[in-house]
Amino acid sequence: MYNTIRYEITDGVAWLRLNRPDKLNAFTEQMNKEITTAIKSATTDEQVRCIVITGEGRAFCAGQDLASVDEQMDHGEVLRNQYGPMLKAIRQLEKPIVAAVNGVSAGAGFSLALACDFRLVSERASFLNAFIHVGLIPDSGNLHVLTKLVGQAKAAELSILGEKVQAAEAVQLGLANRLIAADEWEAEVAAFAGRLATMPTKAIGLIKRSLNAATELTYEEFLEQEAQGQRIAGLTADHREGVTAFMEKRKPVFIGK
Ligand code: T3D
Repeated sequence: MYNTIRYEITDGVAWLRLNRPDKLNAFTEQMNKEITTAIKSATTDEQVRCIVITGEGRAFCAGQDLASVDEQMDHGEVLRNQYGPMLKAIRQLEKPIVAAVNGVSAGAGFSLALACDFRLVSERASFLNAFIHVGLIPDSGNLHVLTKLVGQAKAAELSILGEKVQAAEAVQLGLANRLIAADEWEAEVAAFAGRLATMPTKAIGLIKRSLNAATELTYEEFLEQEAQGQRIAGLTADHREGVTAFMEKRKPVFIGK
């Protein structure tokens, strides 16, 4: 079904592996579409309670496949029609999504990692706002997230100078959540995703709504948004289970509903 990605579900975790290793997993139109389809499938699939995006081979993703760029290309339309649907599917996903950044993440590949809720980085990972090196501006939602994570000054530096950030610095900057040693990579990513897949999925989705709303609404509007979210969370089986388990002094077993 998929040619440019691999998509597998194991123990509640959907693994989406970008699969053009010879081209450092650079995006093609087909890859954008396949990622969008896979994310939408994970959205509606009740057995999926966490999604991990990672890259096959030595890279995470090198951004747009530059071999497919030509003078006739309307970059605005490419963003609206190819990248926009993919990024919206990720941002609107009410389940946790992790970028397991196994190697270089450049251009729109960096943006893809930024669109996820968590960035786990291997010792081989790096981030590069490569756009400036090909005379473009950061796109695919890049600066919307990057400025919030690292501040305006650092985002300007990374975007205008286009210097590569290595894994350890990415964690220091708040760009990545955790640095994982190469020999523990697979196991640690699986453990992190597995943990998320046993948490109260509905509440995680509602937290994501609040996180997105936090920077967009006034304080008063936010209080109302929060009340609506908490009402929904308060009606879930996982909320009941959490309270019951606490009262019974045992570990809760969440079902994601
Ligand atoms: O219309 C629009 O606006 C669409 C949206 C665009 C958003 C963007 O993403 S623009 C930015 C596009 N990406 C880049 O400019 C990054 C280009 N790549 C690089 O700068 C470097 O490859 C890396 C820093 C990512 C990695 O460097 P290195 O030295 O580890 O690897 P390499 O030797 O440069 O690359 C290995 C192979 O992958 C090589 O192919 P070959 O010679 O072995 O056959 C290279 O050409 C290929 N490759 C790497 N990146 C791309 C690519 N092929 C096509 N497109 C790429 N982006």
